[in-house]
Amino acid sequence: MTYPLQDSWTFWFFKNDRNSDWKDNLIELATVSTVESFWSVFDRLKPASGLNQGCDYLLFKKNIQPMWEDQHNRSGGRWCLNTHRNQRLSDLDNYWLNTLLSLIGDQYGDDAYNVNGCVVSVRNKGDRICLWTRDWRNTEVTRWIGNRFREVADIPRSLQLTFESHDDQESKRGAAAKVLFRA
Ligand code: M7G
Repeated sequence: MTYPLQDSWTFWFFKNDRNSDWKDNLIELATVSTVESFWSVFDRLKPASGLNQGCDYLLFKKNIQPMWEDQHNRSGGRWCLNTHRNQRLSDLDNYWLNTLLSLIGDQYGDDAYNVNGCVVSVRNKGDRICLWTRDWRNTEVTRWIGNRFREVADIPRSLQLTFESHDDQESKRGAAAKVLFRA
């Protein structure tokens, strides 16, 4: 028995190679369209907590490139959960799996069209899981997605979620982007 997913999703890996352009470090891994193929890819990947510093896993809708430049991301932004380094072994993999399952399991109802993908980033300064949305200018929808993200990824209230636009991030390059919303 195969269970088709509502959308097809592509797994990507970002390798941290400072000698290459950011885009050239993005590696497309596999596209999944059924529950079974999701697990067969997920099970073959090492856990996010085992990634080298500076690397990411990404899961995006099949037709969306996981970068600001894709037209589906142009007006978008990201809801971010920042975790402390000492949560890497205890919590990161759980939040990441919950986030992945919320996407492939179509947990954003009528606003699923507004959710483009998600990224887990392993960083020295603290790890991060972000949910990328399509258009942040509908503030009601953006806030709803943030609250829903907390709910479906089972993120406790003690951890804040912050939202920033890709535009702002792109123009600030390295400096902290403005927090537009909190959840
Ligand atoms: P990050 O990985 O979001 O943050 O972006 P962190 O590594 O500081 O935790 C780091 C840098 O990667 C950015 O400042 C950009 O130079 C580059 N970068 C990140 N993203 C998501 C993009 C993107 O979508 N397009 C391009 N061209 N560069 C990006």
